Parts: sequence; C-alpha cells; structure tokens
Amino acid sequence: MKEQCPVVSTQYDAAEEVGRELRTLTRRCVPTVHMRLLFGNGKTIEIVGPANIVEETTGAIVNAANSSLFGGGGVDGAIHRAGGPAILAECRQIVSKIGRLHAGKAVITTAGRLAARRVIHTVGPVYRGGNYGEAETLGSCHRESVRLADEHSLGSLSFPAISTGAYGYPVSDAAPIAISSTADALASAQHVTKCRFVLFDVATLRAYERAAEKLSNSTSLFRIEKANS
Ligand code: AR6
Repeated sequence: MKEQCPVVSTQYDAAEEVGRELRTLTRRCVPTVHMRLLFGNGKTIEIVGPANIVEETTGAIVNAANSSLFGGGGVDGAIHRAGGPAILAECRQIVSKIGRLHAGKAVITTAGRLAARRVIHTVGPVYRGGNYGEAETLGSCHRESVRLADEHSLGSLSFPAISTGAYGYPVSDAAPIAISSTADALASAQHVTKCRFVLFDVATLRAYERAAEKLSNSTSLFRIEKANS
C-alpha cells in the first residue's frame, strides 16, 4: 500500500502537467480579447493579452523598431526571429534607399514566415521626461501605421505597446495616446476596420483597459464591450 503512493502521485503530477500544457496551448492559440471599442461605423479596436504579437493573423503586425531597422531586442527581436531573414533583407533595402527611419514614421515589408501578411515598422520616441514632443511622435507612429496599412488595402492590424519597453515611455501615459491616435486614424480609413492592441504582460494590458475606459467617458465615438459583460 505504501509503495503505491508515489505511483499515484506521479500519475497525478503527469495529469496536472498535461492540463498545464493544454492551458498554455489554449492561451497561445486564442489570446483573450478583454475589451472591444465599438465605433458607430462598425469598426473596432480590441485590447488583447497577455499575448505574443508574432502569433497574430491580422493583415499586418506593427514592429516597435529602431531607426536602423536592423532588428534589436524586445518585440523587434521576436518579430525578426519568428518571421525569418526575408524581413531584415527588405529592411536593409529600404534603409539603402531612404536612410534611417525617423521616429514617428513607418514603413512596410513582407512578414516572411509569420501568419500576418505584412510587417509595419515604426520607430517610437525614446522617453525623455515628456517635454520633447514624445506624445506627438507616439501618436504619429499609430496614425502612420494605420495610414500605411490602409494604403496597402489591409483590413486589420495589430500593435504592441510601442515605446513602453526599452524606450521607457510610462505605459499609463502612452496608452491613452496610442488608443486615441489609432481611433482617429481608424475613423478615416477606407480599408482598415479593426485594430488590435496585443499586450505582452498583465500590467500593460490593465493600463490599456484603464485608458480606454477613461477615454470612453469623454467621447461618443465608441462604446466599450468587456469580455465578461
Ligand atoms: N509580443 C507583444 N509585445 C511584446 C513582445 C511580443 N512578442 N515582446 C515584447 N513586447 P520594446 P520599445 C512588449 O522594448 O520600448 C528594441 O530593441 C514589451 O513588453 O520591444 O518601443 C528595438 O530595436 C513592451 O510592452 O519596444 C528598439 O531599439 C512593448 O512590447 C527598442 O527596443 C515594447 O517594448 C524599441 O523600444
């Protein structure tokens, strides 16, 4: 009898392990939409997470790049690793034609091996306290990305939390700018009908949810639908 205990416990551990793996897989395949911002014209903004943007199946995913467009860490590194060398090759061609990409601007490339059709590379502002035009530059990243997706007849695109990692932008300040500038650009887009904020961690996710709720109190442009409402 005594000898059976470890066996039972091992089976239990194995079952638990399988359960954990299944939960992880489910999370990976179907990232949760926590909030939908529903616009009068049928367009939507979704707030999603915790999730990995490289798994998105939208028309384009947005890369928080640097001006060299030669790759880096964070979401930039993840996108180049998952998408493969075709993305970097096209970035190099672009830089050889137009030079370094200024903050607030955006360019578009292939998505290589990714499920999304294209990658839009934009350069967010490095946060230096907030008095160096950071808000305007961050807004421009979002507007330019939507405009470029629209120019390429894409119906949807996914954003990470641009500038809030290595570039140091406080997420509580960045989130309202990201959402309101995206909403403005989405309103005038011809082809883009859906934008998703795909957020890597819970703190960033919550900051975006709070920002959306606050914005909804001061605009009639959209109404909010929560996942559990
Ligand atoms: N999916 C979604 N979001 C992610 C992922 C992912 N796979 N990986 C990280 N994030 P950062 P920045 C989140 O540093 O602040 C690079 O080296 C991350 O948790 O990637 O604009 C570039 O080459 C954070 O919330 O971008 C530049 O040099 C957000 O993405 C510089 O970093 C942005 O973090 C750009 O810095």
